[in-house]
Amino acid sequence: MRLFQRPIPAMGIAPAVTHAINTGMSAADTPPIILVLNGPNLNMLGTRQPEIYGYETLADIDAACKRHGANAGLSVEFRQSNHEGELVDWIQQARGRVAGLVLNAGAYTHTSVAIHDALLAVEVPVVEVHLSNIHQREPFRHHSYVSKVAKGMICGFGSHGYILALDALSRLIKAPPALPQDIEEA
Ligand code: DHK
Repeated sequence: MRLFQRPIPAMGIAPAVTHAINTGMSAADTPPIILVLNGPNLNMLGTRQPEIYGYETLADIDAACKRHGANAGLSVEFRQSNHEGELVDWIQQARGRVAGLVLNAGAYTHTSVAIHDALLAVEVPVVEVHLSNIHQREPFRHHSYVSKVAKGMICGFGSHGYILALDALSRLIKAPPALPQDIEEA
C-alpha cells in the first residue's frame, strides 16, 4: 500500500527510507535498488581497446555487479545505451524509485549538460565510474559534467570500480552521513 500519492523528495532522508516509503514497503523487506547505467560504446567492452578498457565484457560486469549487490543486500539493475536521450529518460525514471545510481556515462561524461541536469533533478546519490584513469588520458577527458553532481568518482581500477561504487552507495544508504546541524559542538 502506498503511503503517499506523490514520491517524497529524498533530501535529508536516507534513500533507503525514501525508497521504502515511495514503494509502500518496509525497508526491511525490499532490497534497495541500485541502477547501474552505462553510456556509449561500453557495449563493446572486451574488444574495444582492451589495453585501456580491459578484456571483460559488459555482460561480465553486469553479472559481477548483480552478484556483489545480492551479497550486500542490494538489487542491481544494469543498463547500457548509446543514446544520450535514453540515458536522460532512465535517470529521470530513477527519481523516488532507486536508492542510488552508478554511472559510467562514457564519452557523454565530458559533453552532456543534459545528463548533468537530469542528475541534479532526480536527487538520487550518484557515484561516477570510469574504467580508465581519465586524468592520465587526453585533456578532453579531464573534465566531467557528472563529477559536479556526483557524491564521488572512481576511475582507473577497471571493472572493479563498479564494485567499489556499489560498496560506497551501500554504505551511504545504510548509514547516511550525519547532517551538519546534527553534529553537536564538543
Ligand atoms: C569510457 C569511455 O567510453 C570514454 O569515453 C571515457 C570511460 C572514459 C571509461 O574509462 O570507462 O572518456
